[in-house]
Amino acid sequence: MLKIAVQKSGRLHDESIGLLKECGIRINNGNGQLKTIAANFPLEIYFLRDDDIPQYVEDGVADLGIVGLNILMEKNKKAATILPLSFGQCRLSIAIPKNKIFSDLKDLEGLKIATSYPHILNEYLKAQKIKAEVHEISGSVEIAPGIGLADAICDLVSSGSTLFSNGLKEVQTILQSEALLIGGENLIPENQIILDKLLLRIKAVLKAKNNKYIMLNAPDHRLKAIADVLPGMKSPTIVPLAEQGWSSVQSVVNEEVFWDVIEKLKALDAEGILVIPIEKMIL
Ligand code: PRT
Ligand code: ZN
Repeated sequence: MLKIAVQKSGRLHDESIGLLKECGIRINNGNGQLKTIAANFPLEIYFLRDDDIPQYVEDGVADLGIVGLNILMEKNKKAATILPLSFGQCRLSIAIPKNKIFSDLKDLEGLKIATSYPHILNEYLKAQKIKAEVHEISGSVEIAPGIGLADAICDLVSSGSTLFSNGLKEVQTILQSEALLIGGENLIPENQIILDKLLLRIKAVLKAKNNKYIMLNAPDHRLKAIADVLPGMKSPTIVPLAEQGWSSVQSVVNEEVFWDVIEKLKALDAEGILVIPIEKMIL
């Protein structure tokens, strides 16, 4: 039985459980329980505070965990990234009161910086050769400058609205973070086999999210050019239509280039373009 630790409640909880469910793993996570066993996969799930997850993984109490890169780096435990999971994106940034001048990192010299990430911040300042005082606080970091506790803060940012509403401006990003699947050392062979199965499923789910299935009709004389725009998994599927001189083309397109591809297809006389979400993608 493989054991995985996920956040009990908070920003990563829903997507962590959602990902496992999309992998076809049935989990009953009601009743505020601390652990549960999946109904149809050899996986035990622990529900913990995200801060505690790297330690559980280092100790081998959990084989795997889902945490942000920010937590993995801050806790600095013996746990390694297995796979980035494409959710929980945010950045760890230094911010100062918006009326203060900032031209480069040297302006942080001698300042008192409040943060819940003292380890990452100290390492960063050391690498940049900046001498500043790091003041650790555990929550509501954004109010520290306003109440005279610090000159600057180093905290997680996503939309930036928390900084804005506290009269702060972001001056330096020190880490880009997202949720990660992490693991410890020395999985027993039986659990390695389960992990390989789980990884196949997670990769199929993530890949499907980044791709769309596309169907369109095109005049036959355009098929070569359209096939060049739509490489697909191997090559596009092309099927003749009942109407002479026309074919249906089907392929898979990556989200990142999606609108570019659509514009090119329109320019190549494609018609009736249908875009369909993909549930799983196994390569
Ligand atoms: O109880 P537990 O310890 O498990 O949870 P927690 O309160 O420590 O963490 P939680 O649930 O707030 O966040 C869990 C993880 O989500 C973090 O470790 C990050 O990896 C990730 N994440 C993504 C974020 C954010 N986005 C985020 N915006 N974590 C926190 N924030 C906070 C930030 O601290 C600040 O207060 O949101 C505010 C800023 O948001 P914006 O949108 O106003 O910029
Ligand atoms: Zn936490």
